[in-house]
Amino acid sequence: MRKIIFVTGNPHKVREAGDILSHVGITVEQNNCGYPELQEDKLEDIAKFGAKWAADRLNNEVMVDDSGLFIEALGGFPGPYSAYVFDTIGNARILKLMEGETNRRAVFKCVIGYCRPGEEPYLFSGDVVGDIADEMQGTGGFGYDPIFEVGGATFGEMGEDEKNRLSHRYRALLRFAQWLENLDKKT
Ligand code: ITT
Repeated sequence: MRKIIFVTGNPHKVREAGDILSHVGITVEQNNCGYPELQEDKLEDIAKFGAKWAADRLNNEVMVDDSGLFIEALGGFPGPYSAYVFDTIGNARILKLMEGETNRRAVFKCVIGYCRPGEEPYLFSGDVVGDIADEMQGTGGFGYDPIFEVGGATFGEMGEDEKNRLSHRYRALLRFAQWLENLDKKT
């Protein structure tokens, strides 16, 4: 089993990543050293900076995860500002902004940043297209899960297993795991 330090303050992400990566022989250990989150327009830039900062700070290989919900009718809002928007206005007010809106299309995106000390970071992204629900549904998951719907059910209504088989995080982590596997074969 390979163990990777996952730098994040969000225990739900650790749980999901641990579950997803356990199938490919990787365990994750949370470190909450709190890398500075740049207010950038791109998740990639935030993950890149965070991964490098944390790898150098901890002097260890690390991964970080920057995720965002991009709502088409709102011009991609809240996107890279998803954490701030969730903490300030939250799901109920987002649904209010979407009232009467027929275009419910949204994309959840996850960017995994991986870095070794003194090296440049690598990025792996995954996204899933869905819809903003008319109302909050389901008690599972976290964050935007009760309002993000894929195939008729919100992430909040799905069991963990189902979400972890199709989520943005699953897709990004799969790319990361495949890359690691190829790397191990070469060395
Ligand atoms: P770290 O930066 O410490 O990893 P965070 O929760 O601040 O944790 P993000 O900036 O990546 O992480 O998250 C943006 C927001 O999106 C935040 O409010 C999360 O709760 C939420 N979020 C991230 N992944 C999610 C998922 O799979 N389902 C629902 N909400 C999610």
